[in-house]
Amino acid sequence: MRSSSLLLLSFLASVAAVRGASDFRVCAFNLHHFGDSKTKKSAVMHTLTRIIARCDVCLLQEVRDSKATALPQLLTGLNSYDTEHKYDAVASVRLGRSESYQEQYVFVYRTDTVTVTGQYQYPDDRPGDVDAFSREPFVVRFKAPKTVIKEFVLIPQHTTPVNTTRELDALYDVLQHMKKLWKTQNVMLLGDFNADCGYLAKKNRKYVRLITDTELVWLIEDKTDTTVRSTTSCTYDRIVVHGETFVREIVPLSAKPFNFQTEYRLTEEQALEVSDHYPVEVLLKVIKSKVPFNGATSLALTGTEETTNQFTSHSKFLSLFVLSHYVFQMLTW
Ligand SMILES: *[C@@H]1O[C@H](CO)[C@@H](O)[C@H](O)[C@H]1NC(C)=O
Ligand SMILES: [Ca+2]
Repeated sequence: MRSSSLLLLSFLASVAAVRGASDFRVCAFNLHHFGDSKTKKSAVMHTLTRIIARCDVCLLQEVRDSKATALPQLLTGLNSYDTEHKYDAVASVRLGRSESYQEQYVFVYRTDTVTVTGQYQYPDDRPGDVDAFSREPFVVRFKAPKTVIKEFVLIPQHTTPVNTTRELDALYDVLQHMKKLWKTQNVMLLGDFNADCGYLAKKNRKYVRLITDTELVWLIEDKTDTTVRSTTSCTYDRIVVHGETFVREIVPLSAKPFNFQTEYRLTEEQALEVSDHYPVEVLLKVIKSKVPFNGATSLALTGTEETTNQFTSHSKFLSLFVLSHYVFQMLTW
């Protein structure tokens, strides 16, 4: 009986693994003053870990880790919580106009699905527009073999509320700069843009090239609430994609905030201890995964990416059905 339970467990684990294998998730999360004091709250750290472990790549903002201890603790926590994957991170230097208030951009990523192929700290010295940013973008290029797009560039930004319009417009210059420097079209801009409510007036939007350029698609719709507080509803956190190719390789309608308060049944107070923002996330299309026990079906796969995925999940379902049949036989044997 004991070995049968083990078998059942491993069967359930394989179901979970097969399901998870079809996603590639990119997230952006403003952690609200993440540093030493937050790491001392174990419930908060547990929730953060669960949230970040959903993502293949997760941009963290408002990392204020002056003692440089919080990020290593977060990574250790992630690696012991989710042993299916290994997590690592690349971080910017501490950024900000004043000595007393600095933040880092951090990209946490799964080393088994993603590799970092480039990083670049934007110098913010553009002639005529020197020092446009308070927290200059720390741009990272990722290679992700299981995605259809294969390689892409992420430009992070946590804008300063009082200068949101200017910084968002200047992000357009960063985009042009990176496209030229790294000879790529496949760029995503993401983060807490403060792009709503009092910080980005409707009348000013026409001056923001990141909004007016038709080559850019804003995936998180206006009127989406990315704030935890029940008294606020603002679309501060955004994911913006550049170029036809990248737009095509995004899973349609997958961009959304992740409401961890309802998902993990927290009170508003408990959720606010974690952050005052929800993470935002989007799925990238993945190439067909290997089909266990069913070579014939995989040989027949010559259709488009979408059809392929449907076929793959269909045959996955079939093989799981066969597997569960065996498990059932062994349990009753
Ligand atoms: C807003 O931008 C101006 C001009 O670059 C700068 O001098 C000022 O310090 C910025 N405000 C904040 C709070 O960073
Ligand atoms: Ca600057």
